[in-house]
Amino acid sequence: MRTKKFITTPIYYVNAKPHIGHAYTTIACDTWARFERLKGNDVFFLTGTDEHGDKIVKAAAAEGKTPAAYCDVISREFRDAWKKLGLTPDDFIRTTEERHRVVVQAILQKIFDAGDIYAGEYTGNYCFGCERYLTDKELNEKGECATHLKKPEVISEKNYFFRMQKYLPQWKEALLKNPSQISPEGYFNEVLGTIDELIKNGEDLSISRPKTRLTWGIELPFDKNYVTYVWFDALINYVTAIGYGTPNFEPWWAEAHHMIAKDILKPHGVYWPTMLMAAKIPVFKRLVVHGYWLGFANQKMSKSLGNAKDPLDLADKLGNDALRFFLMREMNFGSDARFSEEIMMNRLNANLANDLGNLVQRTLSMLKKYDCGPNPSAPPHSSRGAIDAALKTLRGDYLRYFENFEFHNAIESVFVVIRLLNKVVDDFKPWALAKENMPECAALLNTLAQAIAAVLLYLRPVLPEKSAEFLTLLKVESAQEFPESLEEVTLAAQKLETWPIFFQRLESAE
Ligand code: ME8
Repeated sequence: MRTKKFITTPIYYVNAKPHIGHAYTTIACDTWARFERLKGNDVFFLTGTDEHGDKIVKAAAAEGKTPAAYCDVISREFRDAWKKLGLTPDDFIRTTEERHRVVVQAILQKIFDAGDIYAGEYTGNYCFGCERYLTDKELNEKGECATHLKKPEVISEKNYFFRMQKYLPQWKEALLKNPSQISPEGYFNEVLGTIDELIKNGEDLSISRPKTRLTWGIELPFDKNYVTYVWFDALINYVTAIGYGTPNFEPWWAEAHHMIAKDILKPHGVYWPTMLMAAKIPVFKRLVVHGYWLGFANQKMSKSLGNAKDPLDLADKLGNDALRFFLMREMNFGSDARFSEEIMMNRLNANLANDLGNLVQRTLSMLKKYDCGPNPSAPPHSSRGAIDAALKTLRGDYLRYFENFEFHNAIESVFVVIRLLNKVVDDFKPWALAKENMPECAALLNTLAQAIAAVLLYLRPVLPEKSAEFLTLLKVESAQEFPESLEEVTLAAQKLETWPIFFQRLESAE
């Protein structure tokens, strides 16, 4: 059955250009969106930029630009980066757009009218990196923000508060009934812990900033001396983009899936659902959370620590597909992963140059050399039974892993079949058969070519450019998007001329 999937990335701050961490989440959502589209579902894939707040003002000032001019430049860099990486979001939202201001003000007014926003005084430890007040537990032993390694500033001011406390018990109850709403499981537990801690300290959420301190934001509809707190503004992007208040909204919102890294679990796992409850909008369907890419000294890669890689440089060097493959295969979704040139080179050489690249290269070369295909009327080879059994298992595993956001396992399940195919080549030795038994050699090579087509069909979400190139070369038709037997896969008869190398082995810089 055809269903809808609304898939979102966080909207990224424009205080610096995109790095590997941003690329990872956006590529993961793109991979997932392609998978859903291949399954025949309707997808709306959203990304964008988060442009208000203190830290953007500071970043603009450091470059001698107005916030608006500065945001235009960096937001454009994000948009262009995704295009260069071959990503295909359906929309790119900017929180400085008029369509967003209207929705933020409408939601604020609705919650204010319902009596869930009130004026109050607050003193707390504010981290400008996180753009929120931190609790003592969120500080390290030096009293710094554990994420940004900077001392928070003590800020005391009159602000408007959202009665988050009123909705926390309700949210906790709903979550306990539906634990898969936040996954992997560790993050579900973390959110429950955060809810309990917030209930214990009894604090509500400050949702405004006085214009005396900050003007770069969306004005509160009920007090023109204040702008909206950047997180309250930013989270609403997810409903703005699909037309909150129009008939388009509900069908997409019912299938809302947010992907984030664990740094922003609290705003998404606690602020956002309680805001939605207060605004009488159903809570998102699912929140999926991944870990960090760690750079030098195993620290989170980030712009503030200055240890992050530029995804565009890497894509220039490796190609879009190889970068994408490395990121999606290397990180166990949910856990942290280490990034280094060496780890990347080992992964790409092992999987793309050796396992898959060799299989493609030697099979196609022999088909050409022995002039025996692709030929759809070649009889099946005796290895076919084992290959079909492996494809049947693959289909079940692959679909299940994707449903659980285990991208790394979904990819690995395809490589189980690729390794089997390499073993078939080694065991049956087509180069020897070519001398002794040409009909069997032709049967074997055609069966292998079909099997290569089958695995490329599975690799489309993660290697979109390479798989399209070779599926076109082989003139492949398949009865199913993810075939479970070779019977479903046909290759048109042709004589292969030339083809590009599948993946060029990487050599160490030393
Ligand atoms: O938090 N490893 O924006 P942001 C993995 N504007 N992912 C990483 C990463 C790393 N080392 N570094 C960044 C904000 N990311 C807010 C979001 S949403 C309504 C507002 C990715 O620019 C990851 O997706 O700091 C993380 O959650 C996000 O970038 C934070 O981006």
